[in-house]
Amino acid sequence: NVPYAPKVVMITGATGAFGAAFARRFAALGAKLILTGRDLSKFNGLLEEIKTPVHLMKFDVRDRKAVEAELAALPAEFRDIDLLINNAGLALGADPAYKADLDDWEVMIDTNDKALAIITGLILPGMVERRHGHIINISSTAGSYPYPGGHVYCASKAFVTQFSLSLRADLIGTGVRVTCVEPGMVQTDFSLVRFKGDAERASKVYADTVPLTAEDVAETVTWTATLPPHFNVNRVEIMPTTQGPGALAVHRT
Ligand code: 8X3
Repeated sequence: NVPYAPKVVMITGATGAFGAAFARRFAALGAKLILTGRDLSKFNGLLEEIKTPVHLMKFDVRDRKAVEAELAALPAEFRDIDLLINNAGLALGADPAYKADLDDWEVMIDTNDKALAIITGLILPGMVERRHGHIINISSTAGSYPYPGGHVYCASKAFVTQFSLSLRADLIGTGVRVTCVEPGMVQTDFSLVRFKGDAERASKVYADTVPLTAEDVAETVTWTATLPPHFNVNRVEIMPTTQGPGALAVHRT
């Protein structure tokens, strides 16, 4: 019972908690799903839950050739993607910039920015041609509020936000919507990935507070995606009630 429901939804990085939450929501609205992931065994029972047609794509979003080949081979019933959720992304490391692993920097930029832009660029022309579509980019509060140890992660998310807004500038009059969703603290495997499997350090991020859940993010994404076609949410920033911006830091001698 929504004003509008997308019919073919592509979700990148769909094997994580956000992807699963988005997939459940859009399947419940009757959408066919294209789900991408590096390791499809990580779907962990999600696929059995989904009753609408699903097309899987196995690739690392950074592998442009693999992405292009999979998109070129899309079965006809999945070709007219009307919602792309650029969800694949990650943080690696939280040490100060001068101690960071430069391989981590490359992976974050290549995944969060380069791959997101390329996938958008591959799918956008079809949407413009059909004069219909919606791109939802998963950015972060990190794109607006820098923090110690955030360096390239924060910068990579600022790219996502600015790219989203810039796309809007090109897409007015085309019927294609663009939304940037910027969550703050959400309890998922995000920190476990960031801290490379250090479960104790990861759990401290969410200790003694009430973070958002992947479901909360899915609620926001679904809201923006089911508004009537004349209505575009440019960006939406969400945080748990327990989180807020901090003061600027001062070094004192
Ligand atoms: C996730 C939010 O604050 O850990 O993007 O960067 S934060």
